[in-house]
Amino acid sequence: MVSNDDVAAALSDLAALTVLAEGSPQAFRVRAYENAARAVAGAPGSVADMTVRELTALHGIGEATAAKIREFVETGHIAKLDALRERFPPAFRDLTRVPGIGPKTALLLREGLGVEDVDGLRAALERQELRTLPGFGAKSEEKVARAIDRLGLGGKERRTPIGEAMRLADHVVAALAALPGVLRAEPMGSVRRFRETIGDLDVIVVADGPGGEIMDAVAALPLVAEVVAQGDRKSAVLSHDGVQIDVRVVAPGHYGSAAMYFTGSKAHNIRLRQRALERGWTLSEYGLVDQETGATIASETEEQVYRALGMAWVPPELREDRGEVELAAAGEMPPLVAEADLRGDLHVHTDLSGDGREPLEAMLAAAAARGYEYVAITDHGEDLTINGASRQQLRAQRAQIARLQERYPGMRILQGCELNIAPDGSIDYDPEFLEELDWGVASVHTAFDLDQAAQTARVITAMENPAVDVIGHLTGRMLGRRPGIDLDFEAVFAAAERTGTALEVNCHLDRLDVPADVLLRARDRDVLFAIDTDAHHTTELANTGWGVRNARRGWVGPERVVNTWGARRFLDWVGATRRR
Ligand code: DGT
Ligand code: CA
Ligand code: CA
Ligand code: ZN
Repeated sequence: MVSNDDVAAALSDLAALTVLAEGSPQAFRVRAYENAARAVAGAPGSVADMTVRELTALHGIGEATAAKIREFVETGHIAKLDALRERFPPAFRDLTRVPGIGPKTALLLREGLGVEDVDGLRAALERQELRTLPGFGAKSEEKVARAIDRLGLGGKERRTPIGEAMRLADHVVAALAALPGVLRAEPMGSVRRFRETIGDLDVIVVADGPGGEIMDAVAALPLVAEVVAQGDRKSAVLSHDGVQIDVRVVAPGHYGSAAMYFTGSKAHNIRLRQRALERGWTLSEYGLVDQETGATIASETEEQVYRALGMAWVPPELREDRGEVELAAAGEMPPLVAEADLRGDLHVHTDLSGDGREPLEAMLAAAAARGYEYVAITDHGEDLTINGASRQQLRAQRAQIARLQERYPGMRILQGCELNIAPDGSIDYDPEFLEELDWGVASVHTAFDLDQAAQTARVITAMENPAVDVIGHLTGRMLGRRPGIDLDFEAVFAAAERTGTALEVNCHLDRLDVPADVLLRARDRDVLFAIDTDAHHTTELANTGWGVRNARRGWVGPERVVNTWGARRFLDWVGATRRR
């Protein structure tokens, strides 16, 4: 049975591959497939049961695409998609992850230099061949080489950004959970620990009895491009994007120990096995077992296994052997921020921003529906020329907010602005105008290549500006696509402590910025954070979970997150920092 998810995934893939075939993401056909994928994902019933006519009645699906959907439902294939997949294998598609290499350039690399993957590109760089292509020179050669190194895009060490991995994990888990005989399916490994890139996707399937039939069904899933290895309890398959998926079937009675084993990390598991051995037990995916009697001491839930080992349950984001084992054993696990702690969102766009998608009323209604006690509307400032709001527009918005405030007595609406940090650290507007605002997010959107001293001075200058309350997406990175700016983080932390400026933890899955490893370095400092969605659409207000999990990976507790504070405390703090 083909699910809506399967159809949507095939259409998304068709869109992504058509970008390559047509050399442009703006191509008409690309838009058509993207719209159709969205329509299918949001369709009220199963599209597999719909005729071409019923399909075209859905908004966003045309005649030609409807025919392709029928072809997929009836045969499990779309001939055009198969042909494109053959023409552009995953390794070739990886080329377009390199900053500066779009679909046109990738095709040029293939035609001009025979480059088929990132390793081939690296070899061509070493031979200094890129400069022979139109539009390339020694400088751009150097830039591409640096990007490949910093993004870790090389062949064997190829890792998938968490955003893509999460979308795949959701799809895989839903498909597996729907198979006959499956009680539940869950992502494990680095995805469950929420690493920002993943090597392969590990999934456990909970089922009674042998898994042979389940594994046959796994091999036949539409999302599976190739079976690497198949057994009764353990299989490895490849997705169409070339991501390996390891599937294990486990019995319900072993769920806890299996989840612990496959969640890892290896380093965390090694420490747990040592603790087991010290007690005369062994720990494996099948449970905690007494070496002498062979009796199982714990295996059904993670809590039981940890408890038997004399430990509190350890949140998956922390399972990296960075001190969590000792703390859990001593009963001293520090509190970690949780989604339910958040009482407001302090980085929200409306359609006043060029890239915002919905009006103020809609964004506020959605924020209120989440039960927020406060929200900051932060459209782009005037310096972002394609995107920003003029002074008049912001003043008009201010009046509109004052009117709407009456509608939401329980939610304080702040008028803020996302200010743009220029290379010299200056921001939009002038000090008098900025004083009219209630809240200031300042972020870097340009000049990503300055050296460390310049970037650090730039950000610190912005922090020292009294109109700036929080620095938005600190490094400006886009996971798997653009490395972050080069910063002296110790100096940034010191400035954050000194000025009281908070650092944003941006919830967008492609950003997760401040990165978790940087948060970790601020673990024992008095740096304040704000976990914000940077929503450009009402649905994005629900992205808080990603930012929270990233913050947890960085050991951030609720006390250091300003938007977990009650309205009174938060507003007092804002008042005090803006007066400094
Ligand atoms: P990745 O895939 O590189 O992003 O990282 P993980 O952590 O998902 O690693 P992976 O896929 O190799 O294995 C998943 C988990 O399974 C891992 O975190 C711990 C467990 N595991 C796998 N192989 C071994 C092994 O040989 N020894 C031990 N102790 N644990 C293993
Ligand atoms: Ca893995
Ligand atoms: Ca694995
Ligand atoms: Zn923003």
